[in-house]
Amino acid sequence: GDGSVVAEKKAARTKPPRMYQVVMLNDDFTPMEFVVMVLQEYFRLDLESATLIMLKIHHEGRAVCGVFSKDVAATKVELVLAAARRSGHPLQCIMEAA
Ligand code: NFA
Repeated sequence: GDGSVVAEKKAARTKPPRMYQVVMLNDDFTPMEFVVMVLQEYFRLDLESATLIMLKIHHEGRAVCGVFSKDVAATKVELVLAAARRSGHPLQCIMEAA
């Protein structure tokens, strides 16, 4: 049936994927409004959440923007770095095993 032995054995040996934090770093040059826009655009955050995370980065040097599977985290980092470079800002973004 649906709870078959085969399905249960597959579930038992399927370990959850390692997760990765995408961390954004402070700098002295990237405009606050650009950081908020990037957080809204690429991390699907609303204006209030994006603003709080931007301020945390500004005051503490870094903050976690989200936690994702390896490939999704790597894509977020690439998209953020590409957007920053296009706009001429030095904004940096890294991924770290969670
Ligand atoms: N520190 C930047 C400024 O004062 C703002 C900033 C926030 C940059 C978060 C990067 C990340 N313009």
